[in-house]
This record gives sequence, structure tokens and C-alpha cells, in this order.
Amino acid sequence: MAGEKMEEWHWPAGYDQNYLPDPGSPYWFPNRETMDPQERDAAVLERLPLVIQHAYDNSPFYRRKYDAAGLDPKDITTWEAFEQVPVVVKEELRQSQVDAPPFGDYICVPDSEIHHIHGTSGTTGTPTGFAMGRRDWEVIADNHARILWGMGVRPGDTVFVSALFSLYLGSWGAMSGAERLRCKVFPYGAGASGMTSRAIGWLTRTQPKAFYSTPSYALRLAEVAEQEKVDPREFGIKIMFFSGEPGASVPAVRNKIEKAFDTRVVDCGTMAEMTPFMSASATDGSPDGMLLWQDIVWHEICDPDTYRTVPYGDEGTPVYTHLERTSQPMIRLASKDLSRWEMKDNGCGRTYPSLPSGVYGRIDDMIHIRGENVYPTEIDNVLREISGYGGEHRVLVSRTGSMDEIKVRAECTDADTAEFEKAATSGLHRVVGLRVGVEVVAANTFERSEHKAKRVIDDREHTQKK
Ligand code: 8LE
Repeated sequence: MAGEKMEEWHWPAGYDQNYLPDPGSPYWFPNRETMDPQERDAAVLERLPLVIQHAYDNSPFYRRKYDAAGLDPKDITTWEAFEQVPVVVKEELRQSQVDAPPFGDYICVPDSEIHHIHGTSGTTGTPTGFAMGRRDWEVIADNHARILWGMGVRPGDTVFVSALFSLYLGSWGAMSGAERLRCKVFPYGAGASGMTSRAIGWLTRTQPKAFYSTPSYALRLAEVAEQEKVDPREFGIKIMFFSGEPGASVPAVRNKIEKAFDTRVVDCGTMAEMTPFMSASATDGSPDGMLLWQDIVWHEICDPDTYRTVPYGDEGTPVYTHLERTSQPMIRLASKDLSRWEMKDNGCGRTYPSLPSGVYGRIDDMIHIRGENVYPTEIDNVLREISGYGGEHRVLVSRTGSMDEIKVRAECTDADTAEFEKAATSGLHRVVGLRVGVEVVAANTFERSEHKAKRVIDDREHTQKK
């Protein structure tokens, strides 16, 4: 049996709710985190058929899917076999919830076990419902507590959760982990009118050690603080951990937040379906990008066409598999995001693979233009490094005849706008590889997001029809 040395490694998962590590230990579970990765992988390979069998036995969704593929969960005993397990795409989950409302026929636990219901806002399509088992919620909290410990959060620390507490799982997941870690949690929330301005007072009063939000929200908070003549460094925040969108691993965004708050930025996050979504997360001793905590969720970086794992060093799309969830377990969920993975010495002693540049975008959001692939995060990074940048921009993609055009409307403060335009034009040309038209607009022209930013307006289909 592989995994004998791994702390509390059993199926179904369950953790001693009173456990806390030795206060001096950088690790929650020293063996699981620092063991020989091949031994860990061997233990995961023993776990996978159990999760797949559970899904097959308890859900018509997975049974249909695997029967159609001629797949028997018992045969998933090699990595080669696992890589041929068909991926799950979000559209299938949505369809399953339309056909078997409200949670779809992949729920896998009895109704009496459901402890929390969550949902998405549905801004990008039909909303998705999440049903979390009681035992799963405990396991999720344990996993997140363990990862927060890795970031340097400790019992007794104040954790300020400043993200939506309605249709967003991020806040709930962060809160559950901080509670399990015995922190003082402030579920402050976000999104209601006037809340950002009031957050400034609460942050000054509570002096939290750790803070959670989306990167966009932290940038917004810094701006509002500046308008109200409060220096965000006075909040005393030591650790700002973010999920929900790229940003914490975009160098200029990260620098801006670290400087504004005099803090340490930590990137984390996979997908709401994959809760415990903090399974990809940086640590105190390995602050860049994210580590893939492979004994919580199995992360693969795959070729987006074949869904075969790409070698370390290569780019691909993350594909995720739960190892500990029994309610709505996801087996090879295709994220449609983009990242690059590596296996290197992480500095913190954890032997996990990493995403050195985080998750840098979604395949759908990548702009294909005149033979180039442009990531919106690259544009963000260029603009933020130029002095005089006003803090927001929009990327407009259009078509005139057969010619695609890309233009950036960027806010500029009262600095020299001609200088700013020149620097932006040449910076974007260098990074994007194309001539990008720059239109300078006044600071505060664009609406700020208090959740996830949306900056690209691709009007090509529309302009083509004209
Ligand atoms: C780059 C993970 C969570 C709960 O914060 C979240 O946002 O989940 P949600 O709403 O299902 O959105 C998932 C998508 O947000 C991912 O597919 C990815 O495109 C983006 N995302 C989440 N965390 C990050 C991220 N993109 N870096 C991140 N750290």
C-alpha cells in the first residue's frame, strides 16, 4: 500500500477536527507535503479508482459517461489508463442540472447529507448549483486550513474576507478554512453599495493579519483609500491571498498591491466546482505562482485538444480531479484555462509541481489576432508598469473588411498624456508583437470591478456583418 506515511490518508476522507500542527512547523502535514513525489503519486493512483468507482456507483451522469466510453473504474490502475478517462466539461454539468434540477445527476450523496447549497451568478450562462455534503464541507475546511497554514496564517489571526458572500464560493471557502484554523474571521463581504468605503474603517479598526478578495477588488480598495486620504499600509495586513481571476501572479498587479498595502501577495484558486479550490496555492516559502497540492486535488496540465498530460515545462490547460470529495466529485474537469507547469525545488520544502506564472488566462479570452495570441493579462501588465497609468483600460477588437484591429483605451492620470501614449504604444508593440492603437482617456473613465474584471470587448463578429 502506497501512502502509509501520509497523515490521515484514507477513503472516504475525514480529518480529526481538533488537530493542529506543532506551532513551530511550517507544515500542517509534514509527510504529505514533503514526501518523495513519486511515492505520493503512487498513493494517488491507488485513490483514483476509488473516487471513480464512487462516482460510477452513485451517479447516472458518470455511469452514462463511462459506459459510453467502455470504461470500467476498476481498470484505472495506470496513469496511461487515467489519461484516457473522458474529461468533464462545464456544459455537461449545466445540461445535467437542466435535466435533473437543481444539482444534476452527479450529486453522488443522499439528499440528507447535503449541508450547504451554493450557486453561481450565471453571468456567463446558465447558473450552476453546488451541493456540498456535510462531511465534504468539513474536509474542505480542513484542506483550506492546511493551505492557509502554508501561507503563514496561524490560529488567532484575524482574517478579513472581502468578497461576495452571495453567489460566489470563493468567500465561503476562504472563511471555512480560516474558521477551521481557529482564526478570528470577519466575513465582511463585498458588492453592496458603500461597502468598499466602509471597509476602510473596518480594516483600520480590526488590523487583520490576512485578507482575502479578488485582485481587482484589492486594486479598487487601494484607489478608494487614496481618495479618502487613508494609507492602506495602515491596515497592517501581512498576507493578502487572492483567487477568482489572474492578477496575483501578474507581476505589475502583484507589485502594485504589495506596494500599496505593504504586504505579501499569495495567489490561489482553481474553480468553484473544484472546491477545495485552494488546492493550487502559493506558500510562505514559495511565494511565486502556485503549488499544486496533489494529495488534495489531482492537477494535470493537458494538451487542450487531446487532454493528454503535457511534460513539465510545457503550457496547457489545467484539468482537475477531486481526491476527497464525495458530493459532486469532479473527475477530470476541463478548466479551459491556460497555464504552464514545472517540477522544481520549491524553496518551502514541499515536493509539489508548480505553476510558476499562475493561471494566466482562459482559452476563450485569449485574443487571436493576425497570427498572434494575445493574453489580456499581458496588456494589463504592460500598462500598469507605465507611470501615469490611471488604473483601468479596455481592449477593443474589431474587424474592418478582412483586417482585424486591436485598440486599447487606457486611463491616464494628469501626467503627460503624450508621453504615456508613446510609452504604452511601444510597450504594447514589444510585448504583443503587433501595433496596438492606444487611445488615452481620463482617469476614472471606466467602471471598477468589485469582483472579477472584464476588460476585453471583442466586436469582430458584429463589425464583420456590417
Ligand atoms: C487565475 C476559485 C474561485 C472560487 O475563486 C473562483 O473564482 O471560481 P469560479 O467562479 O468557478 O471561477 C473559476 C475561474 O476563475 C477559473 O477557471 C479561472 O479562469 C479563474 N480563476 C480563479 N482563480 C484564479 C483564476 N485565474 N488565477 C487564479 N488564481
